[in-house]
Amino acid sequence: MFEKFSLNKGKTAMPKHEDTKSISIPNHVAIIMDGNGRWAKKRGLPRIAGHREAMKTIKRVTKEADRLGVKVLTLYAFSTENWKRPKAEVDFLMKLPQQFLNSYLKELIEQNVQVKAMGDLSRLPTYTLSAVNDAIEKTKANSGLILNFALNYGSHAEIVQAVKKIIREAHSPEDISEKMIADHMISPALPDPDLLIRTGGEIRLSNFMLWQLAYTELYFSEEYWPDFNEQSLQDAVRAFSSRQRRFGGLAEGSENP
Ligand code: V07
Repeated sequence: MFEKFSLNKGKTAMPKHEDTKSISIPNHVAIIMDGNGRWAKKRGLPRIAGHREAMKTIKRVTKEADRLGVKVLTLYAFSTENWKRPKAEVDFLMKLPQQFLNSYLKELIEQNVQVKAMGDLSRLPTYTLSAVNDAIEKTKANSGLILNFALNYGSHAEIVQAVKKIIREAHSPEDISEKMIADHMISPALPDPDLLIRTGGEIRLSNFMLWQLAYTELYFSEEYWPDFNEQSLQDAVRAFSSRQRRFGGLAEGSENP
C-alpha cells in the first residue's frame, strides 16, 4: 500500500529559507503532540476544545516545516492505547481526521503536500477511514512535504505484526536481519526520523516508533501542543542543528553509544 522512495537517507537537507540558511534541517521530523487536554483545562475548557485547537497547530507547523525544508512530518494522532479513554472522547477523536480534512485538504493540495497514514487503520470507524483514504488518494501525486499521520499506531503492535509477517513468509532464522525487520514494519517506507519532538513536558516515548528512533535526536518541549508555533519549531530545529554541528565530525555512535 505504501510506495518506496529514497530521500537522501541518513543525510540532512540544506534549508530552503534565508533565515535558517546556516543550519542543517532534519529531513524527517516526528512529533508527539501532547498537552492538549491540559491546555484546555488551564482555560476551564473541556478536553475536546484542546483537541480542536491542536488541529490549528498542525496546520501552522506543517506550513512552517515545509518552509524550512523538512521533507517528512510524522504526527502521532492516535495511539493503540488511546482506545482506553472515555468513549465520548474516543468518538470525538475519531471525527477529527474528517474535520481536519474538511477544513484543510484543499489547502494541503494547493501546498503540494502528500498525506500518508500509518497504523492499524482497519480498526477505525468507516467514516474516519474513508476521510483518510480520500486524502491519501487526492494527494498521492503531490511531490512536496509528506504529512504522515500515525493513527491507531503503537510500536509494539507494529513489531508484533512485522514478526508475524516474517514467520508467515517462512524465513529461516539465519535469514533474519535488521534490514528484514525494518522492511516488514507497517510504517511506510520513509527514512527514519532525524528529530523527534514531544510537547507537553513529559519525557518519554510512549510506544512511538521505537525501532525507527534508534539514532534520532530527541527534543522535549514544556509547551502544550496548542501553544506550539513557528518559533517553537525553529527552536527545535536549531537545537537539532547545533547537536549535528557538535557531533558532526564523529561517525554515528562512535562515542558514548
Ligand atoms: C487528532 C489533534 C492533534 C492532537 C492529538 C490528538 C487529537 C489531525 C488528525 C488527522 C488524522 C488523519 C488525517 C488527517 C488528520 C487527527 C486524530 C486526532 C485521531 F488524515 N488531528 N487529529 N486524528 N487530534
